[in-house]
Amino acid sequence: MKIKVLTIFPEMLSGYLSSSVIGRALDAGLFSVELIDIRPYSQNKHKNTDDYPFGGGAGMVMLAQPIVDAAQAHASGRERRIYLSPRGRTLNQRIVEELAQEEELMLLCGHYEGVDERALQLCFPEELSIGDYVLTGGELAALAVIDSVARLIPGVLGSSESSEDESFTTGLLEYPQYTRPREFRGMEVPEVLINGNHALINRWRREQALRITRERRPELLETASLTAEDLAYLRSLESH
Ligand code: 4GO
Repeated sequence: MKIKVLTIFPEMLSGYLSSSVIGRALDAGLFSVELIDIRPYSQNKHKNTDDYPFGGGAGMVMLAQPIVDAAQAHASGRERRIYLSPRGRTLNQRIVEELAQEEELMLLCGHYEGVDERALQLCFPEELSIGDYVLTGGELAALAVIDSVARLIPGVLGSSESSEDESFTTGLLEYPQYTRPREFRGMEVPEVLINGNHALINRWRREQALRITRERRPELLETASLTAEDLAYLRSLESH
């Protein structure tokens, strides 16, 4: 997977991308991210990338010209092109899985009041949102897309941090996790996790996931795939 990101603030992404799991995966060549600074593509004598909005109103609008030229200069013709915006489809794990199948992505990060609509019509027909709130720029949203997609690429997560049995893959919220020490501020780690009976541990974790999902996101139980044992456990909770 090759991801190109068009931005006027490449430094907003570089620190995150060179750190931790994503940094190691990029170093290992498991996928690539190319940060493309839009500003050098500006034909304006001051290399401006924005201007006042036609029709008036607050703030500035990003110019179509530098965005379209930057996109065209880096186009392979194969990439899925996405503008990060609160107007887009809301990202979820199903969409992340779909994006992870793509060979190439090109992400556009807007700033200020947004981007001249014509740049979107010409080059970025698809819009994605990471949730119903407004950011000062699309960079944080682009990072959320890159991070969530990258961790599905084989080898990005270590074998001990597999994405298979986690929330949104099982369709349930995650069970509680504990590490050392066994007692912290008078609070003990559940005994079942210490005994080392893996069948019991798996059943306990499954029940905790079911309990937490029922408490916090009961609607997820409608679509999770549940065994007869799961349903029996959920019924046992109804009397409480
Ligand atoms: C994306 C971009 C929110 C999202 C953004 C989101 N805010 N919810 N802000 O994914 C245009 C100018 C969009 C700033 C950008």
